[in-house]
Amino acid sequence: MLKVYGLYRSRATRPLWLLGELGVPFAHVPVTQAYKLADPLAADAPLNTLSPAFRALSPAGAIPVIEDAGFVLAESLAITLYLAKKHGGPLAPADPQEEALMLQWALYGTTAIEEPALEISFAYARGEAETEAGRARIAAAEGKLLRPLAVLEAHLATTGQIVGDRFTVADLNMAEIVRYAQPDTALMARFPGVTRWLEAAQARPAFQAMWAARTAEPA
Ligand SMILES: N[C@@H](CCC(=O)N[C@@H](CS)C(=O)NCC(=O)O)C(=O)O
Repeated sequence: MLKVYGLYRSRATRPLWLLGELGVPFAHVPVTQAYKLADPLAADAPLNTLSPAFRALSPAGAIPVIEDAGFVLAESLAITLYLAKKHGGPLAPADPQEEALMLQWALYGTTAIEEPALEISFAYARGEAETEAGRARIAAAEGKLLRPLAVLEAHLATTGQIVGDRFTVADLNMAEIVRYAQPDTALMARFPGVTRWLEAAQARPAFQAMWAARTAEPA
């Protein structure tokens, strides 16, 4: 059976959400991030990103990773694109052009949006939005996001989706990247089309199921 390595409280949300959309059964192996543990190499440490058994699968030491009948794949966005293409259906690319566009938007999301959006996510999670230094960090991240979110806003004004006129793995990938900026309601309010599209993606039953499992996981 397909195995997904990585806690729900990580970028493993991406394949975990997608597998819910596809209805594909899988075994979940809850590998945790080493930085969350006092001594990740201790004999009694839970399986983590520094555990030798996990490093044998993932030399980069990062989650998520999947193992599909002996095929091992890392990088969350490569995993979702692989799984969507393998299992087909409306979430998958319909032709090589759609596949290329899905790759284009995945790369744009990860290079132009993910890092500053994560800055915002961490700042809010750590309660730094209340401090002057935190507000300065958030403002700097907002500055980096204005242009790519405007690109996304203009793009979504065409069909309302990232690729084609239906919900696909490209929407799922981008939604999981933009989610990191969501706590910044003032920023999101400047992009009503992006906000509507993100909320529609997050209203899907498979997202809701993934989110419930994530919320149930210890922080
Ligand atoms: N670009 C990679 C990033 C993977 C990544 O950095 N994962 C984090 C958790 S979300 C991780 O495993 N960090 C390892 C650690 O902190 O020990 C992907 O999208 O899969």
